[in-house]
Amino acid sequence: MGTSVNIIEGSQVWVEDQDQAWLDGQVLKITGQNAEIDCSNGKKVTLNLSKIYPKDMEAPAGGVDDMTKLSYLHEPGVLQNLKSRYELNEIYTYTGNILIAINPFQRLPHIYDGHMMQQYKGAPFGELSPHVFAVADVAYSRAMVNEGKSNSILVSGESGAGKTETTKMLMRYLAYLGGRAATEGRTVEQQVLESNPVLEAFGNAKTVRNNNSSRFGKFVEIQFDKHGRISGAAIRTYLLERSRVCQINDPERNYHCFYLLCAAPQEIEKYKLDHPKTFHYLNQSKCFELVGISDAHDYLATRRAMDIVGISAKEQEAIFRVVAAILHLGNIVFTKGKEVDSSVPKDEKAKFHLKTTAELLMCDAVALEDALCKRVMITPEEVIKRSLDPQSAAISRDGLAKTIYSRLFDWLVDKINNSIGQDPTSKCLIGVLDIYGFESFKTNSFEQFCINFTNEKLQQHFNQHVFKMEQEEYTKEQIDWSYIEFVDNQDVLDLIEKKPGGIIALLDEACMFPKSTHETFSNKLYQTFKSHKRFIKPKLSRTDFTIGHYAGEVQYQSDQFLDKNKDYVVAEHQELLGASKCQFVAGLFPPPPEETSKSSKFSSIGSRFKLQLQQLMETLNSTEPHYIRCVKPNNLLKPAIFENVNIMQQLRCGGVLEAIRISCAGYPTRRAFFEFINRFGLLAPEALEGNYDEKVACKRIMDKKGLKGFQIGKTKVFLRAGQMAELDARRSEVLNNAAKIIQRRVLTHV
Ligand code: AOV
Ligand code: MG
Repeated sequence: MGTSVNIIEGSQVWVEDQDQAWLDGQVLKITGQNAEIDCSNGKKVTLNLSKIYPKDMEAPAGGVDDMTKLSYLHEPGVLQNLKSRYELNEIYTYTGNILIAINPFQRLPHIYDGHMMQQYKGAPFGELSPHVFAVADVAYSRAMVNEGKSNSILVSGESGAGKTETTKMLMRYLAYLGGRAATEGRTVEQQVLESNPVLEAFGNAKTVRNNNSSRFGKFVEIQFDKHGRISGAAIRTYLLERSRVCQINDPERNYHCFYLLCAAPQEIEKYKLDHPKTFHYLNQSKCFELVGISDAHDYLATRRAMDIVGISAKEQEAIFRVVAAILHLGNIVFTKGKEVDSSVPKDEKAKFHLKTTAELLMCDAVALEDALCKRVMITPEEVIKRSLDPQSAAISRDGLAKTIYSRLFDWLVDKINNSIGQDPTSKCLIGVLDIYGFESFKTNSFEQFCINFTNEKLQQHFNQHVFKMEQEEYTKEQIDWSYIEFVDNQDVLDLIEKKPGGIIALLDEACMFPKSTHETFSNKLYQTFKSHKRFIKPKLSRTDFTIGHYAGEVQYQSDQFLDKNKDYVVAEHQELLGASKCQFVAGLFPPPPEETSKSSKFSSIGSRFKLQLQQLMETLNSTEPHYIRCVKPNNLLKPAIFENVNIMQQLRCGGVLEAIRISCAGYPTRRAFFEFINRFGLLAPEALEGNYDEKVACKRIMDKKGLKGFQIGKTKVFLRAGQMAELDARRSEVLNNAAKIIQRRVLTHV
């Protein structure tokens, strides 16, 4: 991105630094290709000129609200700009059409209130300070004007970056624009807004990265009628994290709803509840309460939200009864039974929980015990009941808990959709996507694999879009420019989803073959992708595999891939709950469809997710997208701490730097003719004599300085990367010389 020709002794520059990402300093001396730099923090470093970037000495102190206005569009310039804005609590900045939002980790006064909404309503984009409302406003006005073309707003960023909060602000603003006078009891927009607390109670949990982390992806489609009023909505969810129901790490929590229920005094007796620490599914972590949050209060708030979205009192009772049943289910501990390799509830306590679970689910206690501890085997000769050992029984129990919970969640989503209702006549849609960002942890399993697959898909969509927008700008200014290189991540996508032969396909094959283990699966991967550029077999592992994602390499542990990919409900569990006397519970377990062909027999989470993503991408491709990139400024979740290296990493993962790179491959700096002449006219005063033509004058200035490759558009000069810095360097030479001459004159006169 940078060029070194414009760096001279005395130049102010940026140098790369391990701890601070970028340090500013002054060049003391240049020897050959190396420069000695005196950094502002006192460090002295010597670096190759190619590692140094010029610093814009004329950048406004408070930053610019759109990164494309930066004279020097390079990494340190971007970082410095965001930092100086964040210090002033300006958390929003544009990069062209992309909105970057840095989590303030504090409630900033008035930035989302009614007055603000009023101001942004109908204001031309870019006229007011950058804001989520501005993005929603563009989407709304485009959707209204351009009937038939949907708009979507894609919110991304890592866990805790502020995606869900941003999404809620977008939805509130859209409800404000498309709402009716609040006279009727329950309006569609109210229902749309209140779906958030309901889904959060059942789909969010405290993690180490975020106290209110969404453990599912969400695409909300808001439908408008021809008067621009909200007339319906549809919510699609993706991949709820099932394992959390049975397994949590300290200091995280299970899904909020469990704690809400345990904190509700009116329910404790009814459901035989107790403190969360008495339940196995909750006490694997020592974290039970959240600072500043009252679970008892949130329980009531959730019930109220459920009322509004149209979940009846009876249904609510059944929902929380099932939630309580899951807690009791988790406490059914097993021990060895009389027969070999069999199991029974361990003690009186375990029996109590078994009985309570059966009561709450309204099924037979003996049948429940059987479903947990035995499996039916059908051989050609006979049907036999095989016992499970205590360990297998516990796995069976956890499997049941996960199945019930995920079906409960899906039921909620369906119910909300049915109750809000769809408007089949709507031609104006705005979709809002709040989906997990790229993840790379110490251990990465199937969930991370799916999440990162999602991000590869969205990244491809993003790159294509940025690329298209750039070209449109050039066309508008009648500039010809064909891209030489456009880095595409299609190769990673092929590696993952190609059919046949991609990782998901190989995983499905492994799952269908009874003798497979994660070792055989990994070996198959190693063989198949031996020479794939994006696939690496780590040296020190025999079952891990590494994928070179666009945002960096991630090493996956394959040991649970097969189990996590299998998507089936144990027949005994299906039978047990399908026969529940509670209509709600039985409804969660409808009879499975008759097997028609062999292919429908096997369904896998991976393939189903791939299909869901495909549908999402089709939807997105038919919309005009708007991007919001959320950034988490620090891992302490505290206000006013801006961690350079961390933020750079996120800008890289979120494709912001890639967007800038794409832009730099073209003509990253654009200046209106008059602006350009104001700044650089002094380089060629002769070009400005008499009645000059702005266009010609600009060209003359550039020619005189020997610059090549720039373009003159209809209203703007388009500069290649680094050319602005070069012109600035020439400009300061002229100014310095002028100053020296004046100085000399002053001296000779004394
Ligand atoms: P996420 O959705 O991106 O993470 P959230 O939207 O839940 O992150 O934000 C995390 C926390 O940051 C919130 O609970 C707020 O405390 C704070 N926060 C975020 N945005 C704002 C804002 N604009 N103003 C004030 N506080 C904010 V995850 O769902 O974990 O990927 O899975
Ligand atoms: Mg979230």
